[in-house]
Amino acid sequence: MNKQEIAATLEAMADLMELSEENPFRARSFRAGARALDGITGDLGDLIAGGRLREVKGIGSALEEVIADLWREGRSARHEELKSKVPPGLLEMLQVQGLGPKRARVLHQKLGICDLASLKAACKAGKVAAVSGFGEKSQEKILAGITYLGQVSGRFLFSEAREAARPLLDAVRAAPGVVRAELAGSLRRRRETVKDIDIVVSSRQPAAAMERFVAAAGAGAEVLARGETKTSVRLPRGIQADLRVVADAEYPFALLYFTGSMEHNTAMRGRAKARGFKLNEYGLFRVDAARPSEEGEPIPGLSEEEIFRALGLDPIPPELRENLGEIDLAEAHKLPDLVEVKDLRGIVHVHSVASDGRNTLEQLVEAARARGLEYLALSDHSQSAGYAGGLKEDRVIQQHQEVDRLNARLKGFRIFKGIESDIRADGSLDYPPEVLDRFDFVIASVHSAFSLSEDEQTRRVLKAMQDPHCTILGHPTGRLLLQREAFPLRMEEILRAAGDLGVIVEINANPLRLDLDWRWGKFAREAKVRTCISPDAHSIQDFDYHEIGVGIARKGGFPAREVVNTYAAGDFEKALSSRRA
Ligand code: DGT
Ligand code: CA
Ligand code: ZN
Repeated sequence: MNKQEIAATLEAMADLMELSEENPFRARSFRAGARALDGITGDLGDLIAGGRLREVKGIGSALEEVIADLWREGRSARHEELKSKVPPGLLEMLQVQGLGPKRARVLHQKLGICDLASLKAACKAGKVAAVSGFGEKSQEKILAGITYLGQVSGRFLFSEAREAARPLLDAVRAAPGVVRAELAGSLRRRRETVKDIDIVVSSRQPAAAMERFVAAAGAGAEVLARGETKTSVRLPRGIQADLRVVADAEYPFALLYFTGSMEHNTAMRGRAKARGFKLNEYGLFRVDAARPSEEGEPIPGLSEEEIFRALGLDPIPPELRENLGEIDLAEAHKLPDLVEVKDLRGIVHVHSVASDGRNTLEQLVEAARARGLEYLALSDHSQSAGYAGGLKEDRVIQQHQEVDRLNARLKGFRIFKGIESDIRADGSLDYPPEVLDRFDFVIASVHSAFSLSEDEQTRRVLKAMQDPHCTILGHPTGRLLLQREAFPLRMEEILRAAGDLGVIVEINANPLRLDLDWRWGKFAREAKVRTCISPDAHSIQDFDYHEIGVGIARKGGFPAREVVNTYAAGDFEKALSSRRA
């Protein structure tokens, strides 16, 4: 297991301890251990080999043993023992939003509930509301949580799926006889969640590619199907991966087809037909009008781009292939010139140790410079965010002194003073105006009162945006993919207001958020809304989210000029200050 997987396993073990009424102190120590692991920047393998893991704060000798087992063997006897004590359905119940191990245990004891199905039935029968500490409202919430789970189950975060896909793709590319290989499907289209991993490869030795693919999936994987042209495996973390092997002449057609989306494919096929062609995963064929039922002549040697051109289209980037108007744009030569990773010049929405980040400002700056960036827009949490070490006024002043000192020293790099201000329940920002004046920019975000009605929530966010201090609207819907639904919000009103007021709407690039949703991209751009791609970084590792955010911005159709952190520092500063001026 790698570090993240071990941390997740420790959390799962803590859940199991709480479900099985072990000493609560022990569960807490496992959670602390998971957090401590997260904070380790060095090589975990070295620490383990050197017996120095217990020197890390939060990791004792018991934990050290478990971590070492997970690292070396991918399993731990302690974990197995815990699992054997708890009905598996009980663990599944924890996926329901707002249902933690303690409350799940109460329901188990009081009502004998031991899985999602019995939980749902008990909610419907009104039994959960009757348990002390629950009530009608909790029961409703649990039921909504179960419904949501049903909709998202079997899907995975883009980031997780891609991480799982990488070693498979690398192994296939290195197989003898392979000519080309690429990720396809929803991963290539950069959907925020995906059902499975699709890989297309062309090879002169299909069997060798299959072989390497299965080997790379590892001993813990299950081989679901193994055929001449397709092999499917289920990876240990549950995600399925499909490999399709074709001859190199068919490769562009197979890649186009398996990239999809299905709706895009159908539209492309229809277009081909209307122009006297037949398009499928094997080729593009010219149909003889006199003999339309026959296969026709394949057009040789086309690349994926040339298939689009042959159908009278500009090449459509995979991110846009959702049949949401991209084919018309491609025909009219009006596809947007999509933003790219190399366009980004600054990093926005960064938390430091001053609130809940893990790195100091100096470390953050160093990491940003190492990536060739020219500025960093710092935004720790505001004072109400007690849960995240939000800054009181005196600490704001202190931080600004530190920024001034650093800025005086830095050459060719600039730190912008910002804050991620909670939007309070009444829609006000989280400091008095004279403190807000001190910042170069303010990201206004909702972190509380998610259960307001759509009307109330919309008015609340609009009010925050109307404050001239509000520069950027942060993660507009508060969603956590596969975990927590977006809060209700009339997004059209919000985006129209953002366009009118000149409020930047962020694309939060944290893989759990990816919020603004790309589906609003077209509407936002038409409303003259500019965006910024922000990693919402809590450590320098999170800077990697930039690339994921760029994928979402591309899906939303954003060109670089509508993404403010592609601007040079001077123009970025103008974009931040234009509202107040
Ligand atoms: P996912 O896996 O749900 O995240 O989304 P996709 O798009 O990766 O869907 P998947 O894996 O079922 O299929 C991959 C691509 O293969 C899909 O985007 C389009 C193509 N495809 C699959 N089945 C069909 C089909 O019945 N008709 C057409 N036209 N294309 C299909
Ligand atoms: Ca797929
Ligand atoms: Zn936030």
